[in-house]
Amino acid sequence: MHHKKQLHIFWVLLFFLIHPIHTTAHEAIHTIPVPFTPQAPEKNWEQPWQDACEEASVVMVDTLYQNKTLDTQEAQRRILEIFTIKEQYFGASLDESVETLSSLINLFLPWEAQVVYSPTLNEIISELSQNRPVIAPVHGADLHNPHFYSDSVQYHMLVLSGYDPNTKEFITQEPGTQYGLDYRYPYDTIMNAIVNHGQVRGSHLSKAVLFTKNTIKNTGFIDRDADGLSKKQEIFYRTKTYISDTDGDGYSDGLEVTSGFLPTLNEYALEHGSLIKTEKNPKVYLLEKGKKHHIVNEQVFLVNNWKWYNIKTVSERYISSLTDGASIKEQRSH
Ligand SMILES: [Ca+2]
Ligand SMILES: [Ca+2]
Repeated sequence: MHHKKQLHIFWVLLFFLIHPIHTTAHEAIHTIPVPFTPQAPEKNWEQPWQDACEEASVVMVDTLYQNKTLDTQEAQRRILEIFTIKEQYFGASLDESVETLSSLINLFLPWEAQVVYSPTLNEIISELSQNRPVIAPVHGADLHNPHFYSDSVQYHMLVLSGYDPNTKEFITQEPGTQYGLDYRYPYDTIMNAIVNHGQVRGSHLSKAVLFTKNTIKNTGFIDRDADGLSKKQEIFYRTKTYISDTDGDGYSDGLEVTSGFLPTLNEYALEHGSLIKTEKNPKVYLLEKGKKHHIVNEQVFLVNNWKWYNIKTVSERYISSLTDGASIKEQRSH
């Protein structure tokens, strides 16, 4: 046995003598898992999708920072949501400056952005290496992307989501084509194409990008929709930062929270026959003609063919405002 083992070690050593370990300096590729969507999720390149590159770029970074995923429908919904915010607070326009986009992000989204003028390659790489995607406005035609619907695209925007030091390429999420997932562009191509679309239309005098950060440290206090809830509180209560009355019941988000109602559900509009409970109390009730009827146990719940997923969570304030009706103790006749 002993000899066999020595012989084995001999062969292993011989192997390494014959096949020296490769020491070529392959540098690590760095990628950030930014979810991708084309700016036209359903491949319809009519307006507004033709001009949705900046909305798509913002949505992709937002989805990363919110730890969510994007499918066609969700991407479409989110892109339109950014359009809505833009139109409501910044006026209708199809192409936005980086300054406007930065404001939009800082006022309304659960992360932060900063405009960086004349960024260097190293500064951008450093951001990416710390898992912070960079949103880059570019002169579209300078990218020479064969998949673009037009080779004379001026205003364009994309997300830089990684880099490959071996090939000197950026890895990007390129919303301008359905083939934009992990799309590679040489460093030089991107650095040359970056522009500052700027407040002044057509002025390409300087370059500017948006650095991003998954924090609300500097913007969490903002209450742009003036509903009494800060961005930080709106994230907590899952209300919309750009709509003062998220559930549309006539009461502002802030008023509902301070008075103990749910700002995300119009509770007094719940339908006859709704199943309701509060977050902290396991008791489930059936709502009928403005009265709440306690369903006494699981057996009764199941025998009536009710479904757990249909139970709506309501506020303590609302449920205690309801008169008690007779408890439900058995299968009900129809
Ligand atoms: Ca607010
Ligand atoms: Ca409300």
